[in-house]
Amino acid sequence: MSAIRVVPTTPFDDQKPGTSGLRKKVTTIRRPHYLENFVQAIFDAVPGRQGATLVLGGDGRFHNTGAIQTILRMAAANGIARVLVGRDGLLSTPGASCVIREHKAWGGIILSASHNPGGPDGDFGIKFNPANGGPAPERITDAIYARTREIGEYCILDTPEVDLSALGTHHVDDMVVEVIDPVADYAALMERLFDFDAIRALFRGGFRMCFDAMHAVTGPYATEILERRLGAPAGTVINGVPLDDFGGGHPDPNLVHAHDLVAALFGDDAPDMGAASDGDGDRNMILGRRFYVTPSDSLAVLTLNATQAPGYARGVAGVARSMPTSRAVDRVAAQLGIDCYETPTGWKFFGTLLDAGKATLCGEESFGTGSDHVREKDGLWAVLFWLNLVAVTGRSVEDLVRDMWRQVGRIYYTRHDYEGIETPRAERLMADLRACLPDLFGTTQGGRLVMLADDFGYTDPVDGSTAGKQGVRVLFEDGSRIVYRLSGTGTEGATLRVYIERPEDDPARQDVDTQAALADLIATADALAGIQAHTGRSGPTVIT
Ligand code: VG1
Ligand code: CO
Repeated sequence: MSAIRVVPTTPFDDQKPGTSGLRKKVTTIRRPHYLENFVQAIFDAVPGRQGATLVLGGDGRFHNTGAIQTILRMAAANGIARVLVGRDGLLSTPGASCVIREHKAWGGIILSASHNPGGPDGDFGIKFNPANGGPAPERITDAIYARTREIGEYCILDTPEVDLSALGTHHVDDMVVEVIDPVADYAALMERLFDFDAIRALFRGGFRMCFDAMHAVTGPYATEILERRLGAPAGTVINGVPLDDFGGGHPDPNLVHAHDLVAALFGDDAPDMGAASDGDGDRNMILGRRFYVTPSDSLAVLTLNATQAPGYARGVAGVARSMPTSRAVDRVAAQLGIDCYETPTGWKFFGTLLDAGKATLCGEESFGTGSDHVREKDGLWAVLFWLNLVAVTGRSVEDLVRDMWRQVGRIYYTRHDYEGIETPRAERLMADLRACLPDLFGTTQGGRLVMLADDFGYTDPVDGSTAGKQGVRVLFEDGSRIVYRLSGTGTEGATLRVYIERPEDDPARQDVDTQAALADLIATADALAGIQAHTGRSGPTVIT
């Protein structure tokens, strides 16, 4: 038994978790005691760690394995009995959620800053997921934060590094460390949910797809499942080797950052389907041949056709979407006669609905889709769901979307991000906007009558917890909507997100370019919030 070293420390004042865990620059995380303080705060704030099982892994970004070695020494010093860690320190976010649930762990620590760039000057992140496998709800993140504010010491051992490169069992003092195959449990779960025989037949028949893993964590998952188990030709997965700086890219699956994939799908001899995932594997983008599926539409299509997949053959109990996500799925839910819940941004707000069986499928406009199979959004799951639908219906990706539009109408949707704004400017913009909300109702803005203007507040229908100031929304009489909120995942300055949508029920007008279809609303969004005036920017940095 090595001696536990009790290290005196002082609090950092910036360890408040955001939309999805604590996200900081690598340089911040590597400051002496910074990581240790936060991890000790998790151990202190969440009851039940003594003798328990912890799941540990990350998206492979720079400092992943270094942080894992530190956390292993701290876990042993804090009475954890067993740690399941992915080989090479890798576990996707949905993969970790799956392992936590399958092995009835106390919780998991996932090291990821998701789609944010990595490398020595990039970002790092720490997320804690309790026993249900989902992101810690606010009552837990608040307790962790409170603990970081008063912490005075942490416990660690001075044990040697654990070899993470091969499967097997190790010991850190009395604690057992099992290096597990990060893909095994997850792939088995996918086989239970989807019709692998039908998808295999689809690929045998010459269906071609391109999956861009963006040099992030889904590479090994996608290669195993798509190429080995489903028989897709070698080369279907591109950028499949995880790199600690994601090859210098921005592992964000959208039309801007997944450029290799977009070039393939919009070029000559394009494959039938394209998909991409983000740094930690919880996001997805779906493309048909020369066709982009918005994440909001993806959720609506999966809901409409869910019973075609074996795992959802019994039907969908209900659906949930984050507030800024388009209301396409609301229309599908109404048609199916099921409940549709509207939650604040961030997957943590879906947890209670999933645990209570009120929602089966959930989604966010930010390329996040998932279900009650785990408690995180799940990129590869969404891709397999689409493949399953294409395989059993014989329809293309584009046909499936157009069929949904035919049934419930199309909602034109876009998100404009203004990144790296000076924080005071962004806060002023939001404050001014909030101040004018009471006067907006009943006025006409850009030719549209305002029916509701508020700051979204949420009361969880299961546990009654509340969350306020979750985004300013302006709803118009014709069903159009503009939403404004500040990002809670950035590490530098502020990012303003503006979400703009308009329903179009006339099939003859459902084929217009999205930015053109929304041009007047985009202008209204700028005028209402004074975006140009406040930010000094003439346009957004990223459009999705
Ligand atoms: C963003 C998205 C949000 C998502 C979150 C985490 O948050 O808008 O929908 O849940 O990222 O996703 P924000 O606060 O920056 O808008 V991930 O893939 O980073 O875990
Ligand atoms: Co992510």
